[in-house]
Amino acid sequence: MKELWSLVQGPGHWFSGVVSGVVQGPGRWFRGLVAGSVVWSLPWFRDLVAGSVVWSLPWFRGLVAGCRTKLYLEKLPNTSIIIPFHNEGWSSLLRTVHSVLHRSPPQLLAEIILVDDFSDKEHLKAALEDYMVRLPKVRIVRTKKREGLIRTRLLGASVAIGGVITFLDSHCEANVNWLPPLLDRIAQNRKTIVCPMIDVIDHDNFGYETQAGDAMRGAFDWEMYYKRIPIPSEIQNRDPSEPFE
Ligand SMILES: [Mn+2]
Repeated sequence: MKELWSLVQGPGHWFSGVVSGVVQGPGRWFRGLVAGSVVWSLPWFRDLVAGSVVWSLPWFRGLVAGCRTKLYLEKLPNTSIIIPFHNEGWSSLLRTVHSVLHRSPPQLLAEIILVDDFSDKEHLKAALEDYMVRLPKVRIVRTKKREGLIRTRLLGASVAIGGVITFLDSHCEANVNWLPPLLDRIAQNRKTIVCPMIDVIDHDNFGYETQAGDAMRGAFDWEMYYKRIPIPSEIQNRDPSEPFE
């Protein structure tokens, strides 16, 4: 048994002030200037800003009592990270890949598979190949026609070599110690499907917030719309660092 969080917990906290200062500042300024969020809502402009800030979010979860001292199984399965995308922004995609590389214990990361669902943006062609070829654990797989999210994910799963399959969106940032807690539950019971706490990066101003309502259950209503519902009090855990069903 050993603790892993302490290996990687440093920079997140330090940079959080810089990120929110740099990003939230200009956001408000531009909104005032153009009377609305017209400029800010242009994808290239957002991409420009996303590409210009430090890639490191604060670690809210470290403030939850118990998270810093949790122990995980020493022997965990490794995982293939499958990241489907369609016309994703350059910096958002790189942010996802680099944060996974940076914040996953190397022995637990079998590979990262980028699965391109028939993008037509120029930066996702040769430029992406040239960039990713330098990262030994990353490979790119492409669909032959537009397939949609689920078939794109399945294509990635069909070529994965890791013991566990992890699906990520192509515009996220893996936070401190994100992986061991997920793999730990699967190591204890291989039939487990796990989902982390997913906090929110604001798509207008890159502000970082916890999920609304914080810990909630994912559920589908009768029209199969996904929603988040509160955890019933009878199964609520006293320890907020413990997983819940
Ligand atoms: Mn998404």
